[in-house]
Amino acid sequence: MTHQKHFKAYKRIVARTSAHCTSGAARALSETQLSRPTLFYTMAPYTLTYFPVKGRCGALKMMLADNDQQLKENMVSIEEWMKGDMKGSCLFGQLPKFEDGDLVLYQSNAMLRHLGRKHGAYGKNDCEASLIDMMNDAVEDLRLKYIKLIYQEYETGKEAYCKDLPNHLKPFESVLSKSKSGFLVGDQISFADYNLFDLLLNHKVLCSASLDSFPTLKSYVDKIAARPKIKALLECENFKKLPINGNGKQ
Ligand code: 6SG
Repeated sequence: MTHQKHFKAYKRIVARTSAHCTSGAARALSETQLSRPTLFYTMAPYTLTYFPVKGRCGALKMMLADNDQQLKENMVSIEEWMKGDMKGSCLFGQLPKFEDGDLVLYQSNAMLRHLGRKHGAYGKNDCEASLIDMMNDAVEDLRLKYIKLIYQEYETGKEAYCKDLPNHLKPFESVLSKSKSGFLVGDQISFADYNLFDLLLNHKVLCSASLDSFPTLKSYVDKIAARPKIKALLECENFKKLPINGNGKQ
């Protein structure tokens, strides 16, 4: 499917603001806030502006859901984006854009770090933070390979990609097999875990056997997927209906 056609199929959810799937507790809070407008406005939610895909924002949504945080989503259709005005207004000419009050962020990994810092998912000291950065950079390296495959060489490169994938997963398996907590660094989940988890889910779709020779990675994915708020997000219709990528390939 072409970009254009694919995005037409998602017209229903395009160019409107949709509420992020939240846990019961967060929903209850939101209802209270709505009946008390002053409190609502002093507790502005985070806002994400992005295309109607999971793309580079799956991990961010998981971290927010896991921390009972609400997210206001502005979905931008390809038609809207192609007009060019919005591209011109974005610092690097790309989405996602994330707003936390007056703070405006571009770059998905900067968003993960920001939320990691705010929600206790960036280690308990500087050394842990540096190790988390290292692991997240490794996740980014693999994500870039994945994106290149999806958008540039899906038809010709998928087989070789899946064959080579174990070489890229091995370091993560190795780190996790030495971890006492079951997380990449320290004894708590970090933004790098959400990011790796999200990318591993994509790879399970791409190459169904990708985790077969990695028992630790497999149980890591199962364990994170079973965290109640992550589970709720993964089962939420608004989240489920978003395609992984913008060109319909997965
Ligand atoms: C692509 O690459 O969907 N942003 C993308 N594309 C639009 O005009 N380093 C940063 C970060 O981590 C990378 C940002 C990211 O935040 S998202 C962007 O803004 C552009 O450049 C992934 C995605 N791509 C496919 C896609 C379909 C519709 C809009 C984007 C291809 C590009 C524009 C039309 C067709 Fe498209």
